[in-house]
Amino acid sequence: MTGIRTLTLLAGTLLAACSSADRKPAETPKDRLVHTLFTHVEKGEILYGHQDDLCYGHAWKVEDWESDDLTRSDVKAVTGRYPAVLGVELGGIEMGNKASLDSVDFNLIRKAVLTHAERGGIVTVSWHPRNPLTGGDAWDVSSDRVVKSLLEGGELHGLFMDTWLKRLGDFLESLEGTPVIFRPWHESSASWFWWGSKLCSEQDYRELFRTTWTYLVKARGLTNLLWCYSPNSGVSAEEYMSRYPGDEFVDILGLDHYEFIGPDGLGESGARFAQELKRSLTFLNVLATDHHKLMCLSETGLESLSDPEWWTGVLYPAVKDFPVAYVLTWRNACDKPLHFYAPWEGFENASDFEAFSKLENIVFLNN
Ligand code: BMA
Repeated sequence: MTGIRTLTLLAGTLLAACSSADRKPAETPKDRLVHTLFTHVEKGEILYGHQDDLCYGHAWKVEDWESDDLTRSDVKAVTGRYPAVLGVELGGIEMGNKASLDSVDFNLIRKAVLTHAERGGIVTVSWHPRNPLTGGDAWDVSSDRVVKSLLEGGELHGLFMDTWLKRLGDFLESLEGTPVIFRPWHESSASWFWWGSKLCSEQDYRELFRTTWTYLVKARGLTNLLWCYSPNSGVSAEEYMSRYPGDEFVDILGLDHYEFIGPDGLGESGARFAQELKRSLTFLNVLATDHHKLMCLSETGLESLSDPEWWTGVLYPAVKDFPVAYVLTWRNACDKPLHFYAPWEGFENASDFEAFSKLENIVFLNN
């Protein structure tokens, strides 16, 4: 299809640029991952990802991160293979906490990132930082002054730069150059996080994103970050771009989009999910081509997977014709029996996920 062809040309150009003797850009971990992702897209492949996969799963978790070799995975238990993309979450790192907001030790998170990368996988990092002004969590939207307070001239600018971003930078630096897709300030088109659309102006949002980028890339010199901008679904192309930080600060255009079952039942909600996804991916494809960016479905899923054919019947048909680098389904909480987005060992509707994992253009890890 046209989008894939355009990206193919782009990947070709990128390759040519890299091999050209006179241009020889210094190849960074980020450049290598961009290249890998474009190569998959060029082949029409979509990588499958799962949040927190190696750290815990449905009714289990890694107890001792030092001795555990991180071989357990709900996805592997069902399909025989690890997901190609591992998502990890850094909420709490800004506070200097030992464990994330989902109670995962940051040492375990680091080990999971390094282990997954050694196995040939790709990593993406999300961050749900606490609300620095109110002391609440990322979902505390009681003040619309939080973003402003972090920017230059704001009363919390010093704390943001010298403590929060520093701690975040220390962790990202400790990944030993492993490239990761970093996805801060996500779902900004909605208003359930303190950086959401009703909580700050477009200009202040862009400044927040750029300040984060400038600190990590320029001040800390990190060359292992790919930057993903990922508003929530339900917006027009114009609304999607209204808070776009700019081409210099973004490598991947992401989208977070979930299925929610309404009163009209499964069939209808699946159809609604797919229709909205295709509408969004259609404009995302145009934007990605125009801005020379990758695109991905940065978060998705149907909680509890009550549709037995969600993978091949709903998700796959909706994404298969788009140059989506990866789709990432959300976490399988170890302590909330109904909060899971991938099947687990013993889950009775796992066969459709297995069928999805065997589709020719869907990529899981082979080792
Ligand atoms: C949400 C839920 C929460 C979790 C948060 C950050 O979607 O899964 O339980 O704390 O993501 O991972």
